[in-house]
Amino acid sequence: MNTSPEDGLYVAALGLGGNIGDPPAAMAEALRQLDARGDCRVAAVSRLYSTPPWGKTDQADFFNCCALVETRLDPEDLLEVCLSIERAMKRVRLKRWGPRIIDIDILTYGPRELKTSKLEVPHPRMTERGFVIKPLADVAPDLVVKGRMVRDWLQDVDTVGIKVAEESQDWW
Ligand code: A4P
Ligand code: MG
Repeated sequence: MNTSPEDGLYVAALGLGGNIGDPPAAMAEALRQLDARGDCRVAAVSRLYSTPPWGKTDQADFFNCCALVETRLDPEDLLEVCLSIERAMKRVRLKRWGPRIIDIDILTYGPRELKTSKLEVPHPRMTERGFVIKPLADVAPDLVVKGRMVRDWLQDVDTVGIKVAEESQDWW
């Protein structure tokens, strides 16, 4: 996979999750929408996981996955694309089948580090979260985040209750 900045092609890692409605269908649709764009290619998708809620724990279990996306979009534009996919899906679903929530986080963008009012990369809380690190280890165990490989972060992070919901990596 080409990650060199010379030709403007970067690999971004995305984290997707949701716990209302049919999150696997929403995440699959988001990945397919990204892949259909001329400036993005979904290069790898993790297994699908069911995960206990992190943070606010009095809510339903989540589904989570991670994906690697080759893209020519710069980080801010990639975020805008992800947010617009979220917004469109929430709008459509609110209207048709009741509330459905999907969240898409940009976890990493090549080796870049940046912090603006809209976007912080690497995602500031990603290395504390089993629901991020576990699926990310499926697709990028050797990726270095905050000075350590994902496979090493996985040794420290709490993965209690995280279950594989779909063993195949082409569930989407
Ligand atoms: N933003 C800044 N940096 C980023 C980035 N790297 N990627 C800004 C995406 N967005 C980024 O995001 C709100 C704004 O953050 C965006 O508009 C963008 O400008 P948000 O996702 O609505 O919420 P947040 O305030 O950023 O919080 P956080 O910590 O990202 O919340 P999450 O990750 O959405 O957490 N438990 C399980 N098991 N699985 C989950 O998926 N998710 C949450 C929500 C809580 N517990 C969970 C899960
Ligand atoms: Mg978020």
